[in-house]
Amino acid sequence: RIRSTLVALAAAVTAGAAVVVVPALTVPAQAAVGVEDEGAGCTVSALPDAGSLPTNAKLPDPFKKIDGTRISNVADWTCRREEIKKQAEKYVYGEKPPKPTSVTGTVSATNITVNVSHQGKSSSFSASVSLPSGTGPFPAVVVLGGFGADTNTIKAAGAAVINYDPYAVGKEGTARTNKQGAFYSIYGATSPTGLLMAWSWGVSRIIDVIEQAGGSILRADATGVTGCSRFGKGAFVIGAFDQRIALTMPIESGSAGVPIFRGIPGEGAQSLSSAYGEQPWLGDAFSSFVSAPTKLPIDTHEIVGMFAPRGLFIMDNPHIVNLGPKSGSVAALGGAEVYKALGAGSNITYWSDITDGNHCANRAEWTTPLQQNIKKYLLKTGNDPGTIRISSKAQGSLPTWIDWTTPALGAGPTTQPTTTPPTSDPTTSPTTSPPPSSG
Ligand code: MCU
Repeated sequence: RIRSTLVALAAAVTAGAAVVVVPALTVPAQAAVGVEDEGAGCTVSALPDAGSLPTNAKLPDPFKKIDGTRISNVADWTCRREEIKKQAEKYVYGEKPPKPTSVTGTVSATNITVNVSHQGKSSSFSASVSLPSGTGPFPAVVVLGGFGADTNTIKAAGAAVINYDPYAVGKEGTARTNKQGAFYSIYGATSPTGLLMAWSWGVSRIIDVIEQAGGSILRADATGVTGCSRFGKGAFVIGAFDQRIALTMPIESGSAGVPIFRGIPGEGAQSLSSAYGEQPWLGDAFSSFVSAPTKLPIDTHEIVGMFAPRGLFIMDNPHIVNLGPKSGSVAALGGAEVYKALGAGSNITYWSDITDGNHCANRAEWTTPLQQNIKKYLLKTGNDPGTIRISSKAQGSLPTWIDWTTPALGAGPTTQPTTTPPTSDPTTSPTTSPPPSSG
């Protein structure tokens, strides 16, 4: 039946059918999604301008549609997710344009080239490739700017490394009115889209080239992404906005990354105005929210939700308050509710229980879960259980942040991430430290 459905779909596509009706399918917990944006065909009603948004001090309900009704089955998630995506583009990151008219390039054992042209403009960039031992085709992990999960750890798990220079696609150090890089050569130096989304567009074009290359060296259906710090912010946005990415591993991303924008009062995280002003990472439209995040109709728990049911392994550092690790844990816990609703609770890991407080250090605690995640989502072997393992130094409390409950959307068996009490923090013991009152 599946085969005949696929044949029918292929025929409809070939015939240029305007509307392809996809029969309701049950989304397995490990769906290998083959398109950049599954909800591209959804109709999302016009979004209000920033000035007319209501205030909401709590984290918005991921399951409540813009029309005010709540979704109750899995089929509705695709278009609800598209609403979140459009809100994230309009208010937070700026728009990610769809695939340009022409994307060409090459994949070799050492390099990927990307050439893009669109409406009379063109640009190119390349990324070096490093293959693991063994016989390909290999899955690959895009590592941003050399700052992400350890490349030897990635290769030892069986995946290739694509060394991606985000600055080739969206430079830092420019004014918002003079943005530079391969993205802005096409869409203009005054494009309101921020660097994180430009970096996301660049990785999507790399995946286009891998798909077109036919898969003898790298597999197009098994791409991961990782980065630390500003490149952790990048990895998070890259993975959220391309559903072909099977595994995303942001590390210590800080403000403008994983932590909730609403922010835990008194935590000491980098302020939104500081992050917004430091580099044009976020879109220009975010200026309306740097001092009023409670006006945002979304928050980062819903960006986390955009990943479900795909693999997401968030690594955080509880020793640096500037990174907002409590606010990061709340984002992960809130987003994990979407995973649970889709029956994929074991596909998300949040891990801040680590001893070494050095920013972007290579940490022993993460080696095994990193390799298990790569095996599960990219090599499709092994079975990482999904773990919520929050340091006792930086625990946020989701119940204080939400006024909604999680529906069972009926996507299959409900799996839960395993919650592991922190063990490696020598300074505080979970049994003696009171729960953080503000978190
Ligand atoms: C955590 O990411 C950033 C942080 O937001 C910036 O304020 C700081 O300048 O740089 C961090 C980073 O990217 O470090 C490598």
